Parts: sequence; C-alpha cells; structure tokens
Amino acid sequence: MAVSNAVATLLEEYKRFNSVQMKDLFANDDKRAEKYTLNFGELTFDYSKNRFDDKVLKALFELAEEHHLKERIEDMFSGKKINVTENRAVLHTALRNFSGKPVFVDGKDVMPEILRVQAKMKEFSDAVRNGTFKGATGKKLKNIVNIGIGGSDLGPYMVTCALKKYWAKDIQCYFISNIDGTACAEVLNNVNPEETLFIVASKTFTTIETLTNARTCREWLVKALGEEAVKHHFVALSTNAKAVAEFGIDVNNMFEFWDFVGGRYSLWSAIGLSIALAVGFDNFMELLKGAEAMDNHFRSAPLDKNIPVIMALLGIWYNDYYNIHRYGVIPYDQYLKFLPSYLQQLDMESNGKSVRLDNKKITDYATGPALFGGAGTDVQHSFFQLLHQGTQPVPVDFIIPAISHNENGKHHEILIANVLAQAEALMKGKTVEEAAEELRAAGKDEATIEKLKLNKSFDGNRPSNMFLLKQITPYALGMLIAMYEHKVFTQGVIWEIDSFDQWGVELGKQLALKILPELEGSALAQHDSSTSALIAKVVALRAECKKEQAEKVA
Ligand code: G6Q
Repeated sequence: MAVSNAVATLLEEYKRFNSVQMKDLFANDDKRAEKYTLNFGELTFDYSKNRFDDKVLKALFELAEEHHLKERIEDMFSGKKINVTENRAVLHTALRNFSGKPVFVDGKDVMPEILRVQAKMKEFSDAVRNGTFKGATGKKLKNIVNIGIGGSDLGPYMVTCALKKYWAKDIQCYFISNIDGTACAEVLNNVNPEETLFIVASKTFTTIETLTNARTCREWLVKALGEEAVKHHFVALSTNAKAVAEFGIDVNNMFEFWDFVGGRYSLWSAIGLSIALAVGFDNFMELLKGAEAMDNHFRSAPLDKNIPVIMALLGIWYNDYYNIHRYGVIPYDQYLKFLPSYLQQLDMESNGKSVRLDNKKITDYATGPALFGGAGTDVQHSFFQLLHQGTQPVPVDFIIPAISHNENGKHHEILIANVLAQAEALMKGKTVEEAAEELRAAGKDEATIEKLKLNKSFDGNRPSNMFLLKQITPYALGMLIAMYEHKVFTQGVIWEIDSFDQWGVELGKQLALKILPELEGSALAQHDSSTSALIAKVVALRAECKKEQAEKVA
C-alpha cells in the first residue's frame, strides 16, 4: 500500500519520539495530566501516561481523517451495510437507541421490532422474577441457565458477573458454553429441574456446542418432569425461528433478534435476557442507556475529545509504529474479572484479520493485537513481572471504580493504591543508580549491589491508560463496554478491514465435523500423519477404557 501523508508523518514522528521518556514529558509539563484527561459523565479517562505529544496526536488525528472516520461512524449508525463480506448492516447501536428516532435498514425502520422484543423481555423477566411465570410443577424459577457460546455467552456472562450486586436475592445464574460434558454436568448437578429455566441462546441455532448442550439439558429435564415441562422451562434467543421450532421450543417462547446484530455485539439484544432476569429489566435498560450515552459521545465528539477514538489511535500508534502487538486490560474490580475474556472476543475476533475491504491481503502493516488480562491485584502476582521487566512494553488499560460495592475496611483503598502505583511504576521505572542507592540504604555490600542492581532496575516508559469510574453501576458498565466496541470499530476503519465478520471461526466448526465420525469409527482418518496418529491413539485409549469398565461390571 502506498504510504499516505499521515503515515509518512507518523513514521517520522516515531523516529523523533522513540527515545523520549514519559517521565521527562511529565517533568517538563506540569499540566500534562490535565491536558490529556477527558471526563465523560462519571468516567475519567487519563491517557497522559502514553508515549506521545501534541505532534504525534495531530498526526494520528490526520490518519483518522485520511480514513474518513467521521463518515464511517455515520455509516455504521445509519444502517449502511458496512459488514461487507456478509452484506449486513451493523446496528447494535439501534438496540440502545432511546432517541425516539427511526433507524433504517433496506428502507425499513428497525426500531418498532426492537421495542417489541424489549417489551416482551420486560414482561417475561418481570413474570419470572415475581413468580407469575412458574415451572411445570408450580415452583418459582430460581435458577437461570444460559446455554450459548461465543457471542451468545461471553457478553451476558461477563455482564451478569459484573452486576452480581444487583441480582435478585433468590435468583442464581449459570452459563453453559463449552461442549466439554463437564460444563453441563457441573451446572446440572447444582440445580433442581423444578426450579430451573434454560435459555438456549444461539443466533443461528445451528452451533453444535449449544445444540448438544441444550439437548442434554432437555433430556435431563424431560427425564425428571416429562415432555410437557419443556414449554415451562425452555426459552430460545435466536434469529432462526424455524430451527427453534424444530428443536421443540414453542416460538412463543422465543425472543428474536436480527442479522444486523453481530454475535459479539449482541448482549444488548434478546441475548441479554439472562441479564434482565438476574438484575431486573430496569437495570438492563440502564446498561443500554449507558451504552447510548457513549454512542452519542462517539458519534458527536470531535476527534480530539473522543474517548474511543483516542484509545484506538494510541493502540494503532503502538501496534503499527512501535510494533508492539500485545495489549493488556486489567480491571481492578473483582466483579469485572471476566471483562478481559469478553474483550478478547470483541477485539480479536473483530480485528484479527488480514484481508482488506478492497479484497487485498495485508502484507505491510499489522492489525489487531493479542489481548490478555485479568483482575488486579491477582495478576500483579502472575504476569506483571513481564509488564515491568519483559523485553517489550505492553500497553495496558487499567480500570478502577472509586467506590466499591463492598467497602470492607481498608480493602478498597489498598486496591486503588495498587492500581495507581502500578501505572506510575510502569511509566517512571527505576534507574540502575536508583536501584543501587536503595540497596545501599538497605545496608547491602558493594558486591551484592553490583550483582543485584540491574535486576532491580526497571526501564519504565511503559504506557498505560487509566479509566476511573465512580462505581460499577449498570449505566457505567454500559458506557464502558460501548467504549471498547467503538475503539475496536475505529481501529478496523483505519486498518481497512471488516471488523464484523469472523470467517476464521468457521474453520474449527468444519474441521471438527470431519473428525467426529472418525473418532466414532464410522469413517477412516485421512489427515496429516500427526492428526491421524492422534485420532488412532484416542480411539485406542477410549476402547481400552470401555473394556476395563465392562470387565469391572462383569
Ligand atoms: C461472534 C461470533 C461467534 C458466535 C458463536 C455462537 O461474533 O459470531 O462467537 O456468537 O459462534 O453463534 P450462535 O449464536 O449462532 O450459536
């Protein structure tokens, strides 16, 4: 690809800026934090601990303009078919559109249908929560089991865990995603069929993991309560009414969503039913309202005041100019511990692409980084070593609420002290001289100092964003998730990829379907020698085990 003006400027800026130390930037400008902090509602976004100055930022904004970011944002919000490989509009934003304004796809306003399903979700979630929708034997449905995978699991799972403090006292939520029989068994061992509601969440209603798990749960229920019980204990969330009916779920018990809602963007749709059941429909709406506030910010704020845009551009700066292809998200909040797993799908499934929108293979720049993370302070005791002293910096997002839902003595102050200290330490580092001085002050002899000072020094200059929230409420969480969605979208625009398809996920589905009959012995293995040998070994081990079990019984 020809080097554009903005790219050429950024390459020059990188040469100029590569060796600049952030601690010097702070020392030379006591307004740096103020200058590079944005406040939006109860969210404070401090991006000052990044390796940039005004000139770098200006070039990054030029890059966004070269890619017509503002027009692309409008294309998404207005229902243009920006998911080109699937020829679909991308309208998760319509699901949280409270403006009263229509949103059109193919000339049809999608809002009436969205509002209809939301009303149905409210009616149903209220009825389950207040006990008017009962199980087959007249008992209250207290256990909510969501059966889904990928986008039909990670969003509702992460959000229900994040909002645990808002759960109804007598409701428990469970999630079955993995095809591994253990996932099903561990949930079914813990619930009573008379009090359990199964939600089969599948956009396509063809996903083997979900359908297999749903069948197992259905058999379990029918065995306990009979076939008639299914309509009292099973509902479906899907775009595929035909397949739902074929599975044996009454379509009246189906909550619909549509092609313009991508799997990993679907927690705002009917896929969020488990959230509404756990925290109540009003709180589910608060989540959507928080997301809408971020949508409006993203759509209307100028680039230099736009939180998702700045996050995205800094990410591109590190990924494409510093060649750092890793990225950490560390929430300092136990309730948000699954946020990194959720973001892994959002970011990596959206932007882990190597074909451009013009159908050309990408060969000269990098797209989405590998994302990882976990809850602080736990991860300080696992992978933070690499963040502080590994050979490559890893840009990090820190997320912290000022107020905990469990203000327990000094716990929260200690937590906050940790996150602030980590960000400061990553930025400042510790010179070899400082390390030596510390050792000297601790009374170490010169030989020991010589031996340890390098190991005890820290390069610093390691970037991080700080997201400070007042508290993790449904509204704040909605804002936070939408912020990441829009960051991912912005990066996709600049990388010129389709952030809304996922062809790479399909391969696994096809390959597994081929191997399954070979494991069952009904087809002959035809693979590379490694795969064939492994299939043969598994078949032998399983046959051996069956024989042993049969001998025990005999
Ligand atoms: C997400 C992907 C993928 C999808 C799952 C489940 O964007 O499309 O993670 O959500 O494969 O698909 P179903 O909902 O169709 O079962």
